[in-house]
Amino acid sequence: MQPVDHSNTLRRRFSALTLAVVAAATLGLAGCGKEEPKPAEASKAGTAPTPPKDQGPLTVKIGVASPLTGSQAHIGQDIKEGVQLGVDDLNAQNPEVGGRKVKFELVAEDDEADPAKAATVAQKLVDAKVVAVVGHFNSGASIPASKVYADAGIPQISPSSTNPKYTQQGFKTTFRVVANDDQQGPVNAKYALEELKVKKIAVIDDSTAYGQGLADAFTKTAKDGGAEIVAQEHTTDKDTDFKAILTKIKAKKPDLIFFGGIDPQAGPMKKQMKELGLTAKLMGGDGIQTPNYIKLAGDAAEGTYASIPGLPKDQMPGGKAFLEKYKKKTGKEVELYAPMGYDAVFVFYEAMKRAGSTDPATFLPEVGKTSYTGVIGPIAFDEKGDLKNGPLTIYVAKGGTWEPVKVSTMGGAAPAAAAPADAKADSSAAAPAPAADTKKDDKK
Ligand code: ABU
Repeated sequence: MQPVDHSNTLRRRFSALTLAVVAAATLGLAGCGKEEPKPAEASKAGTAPTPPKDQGPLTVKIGVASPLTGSQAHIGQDIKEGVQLGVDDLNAQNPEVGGRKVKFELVAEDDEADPAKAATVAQKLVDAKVVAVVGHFNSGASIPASKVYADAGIPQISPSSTNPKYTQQGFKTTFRVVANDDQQGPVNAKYALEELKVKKIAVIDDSTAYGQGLADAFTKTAKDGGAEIVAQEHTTDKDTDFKAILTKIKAKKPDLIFFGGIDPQAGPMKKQMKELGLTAKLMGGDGIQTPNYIKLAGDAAEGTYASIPGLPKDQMPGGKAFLEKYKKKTGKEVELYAPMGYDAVFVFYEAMKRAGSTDPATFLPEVGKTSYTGVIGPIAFDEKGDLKNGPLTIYVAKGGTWEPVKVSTMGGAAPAAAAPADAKADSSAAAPAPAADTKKDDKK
């Protein structure tokens, strides 16, 4: 059983035993993630005054920003629905902060996966007086938006943005609950060289912060490992016809094409590889590890490799319960980062409880001190706001679904649940060189 929360308010109302029973009976998924027991850290400045008896709950707005329209809407909606589920589960607990009942309300904005629009909607969320933001999906959106949130003193947790620069800007407000691409790129490259035994590699990116950054991180490790990079091509996150690029690449006879980008490009790309008789394997990062990629690529998807930060979803500590609950509530399978969005809500709430305040100026420092086990597993941040010891999983597309083939735990201890029946697992002891490098980078 997970450790039970010991916040002051709840402790006044229930014995620890009663709380455990009530939580198990009533909290549903929220019971998957519990705060580690720790001394009370309530901030005197942030403690709300005792409300009059007839005062209703205080409404606390949480923002979520992601692409809700356009070719990445399926991913943005997935994040929004994960966050909404978190807010709903939290409200079902009758949450209290600093002795006052609170009710969380979600404010969702569509950034259209566009960097300029992201800054605009970030300002809209600030103006709407949200106290915290979950988002954005795209690194190219999270980076410009992070300055807006930092200027307003509002904490931001991206459930998905993996470009290292996002947390390297010196903002105290910027966090993510996924490993970054200085980890993801090398894990892919090592797998390609050591497990797939490829020697000649072509690299394509979509010219976004994410796609380019991931492709560069992959390329560096692949080159260091002795691979020959036979082509480096660039497309955009709008294109869907890659025949010219692929024809050029075919002449170079690569064993593997690595694509830094998202599924609306990767799906058609793999289809066109098949049409052109290009037999090289396709590998990508988390932008393509979606059910939508398999839909778009059809039969051609078979044998595609893709990594994603996090354990295999059904191996996450709260994964199975989350997948079922998400399906029940939305009628859909999880697309990508809904569990991370869900957990981000609870990270904010736990920080508010410790601070005894819903004022971001007061609870922001507590976000950085997070030690919380959520649906995805342990969540704690390093000094930059990066997830400590975030695992990564490599999948292969097989029989119309994604099957995990390897879990890298990036220096952290592999949770007991992180042992997919047929996936190899790397832990710190056996971690490949890139994992060790990445760990060092995190401590800069
Ligand atoms: N990490 C997957 C795609 C989102 C992004 O980082 O742009």
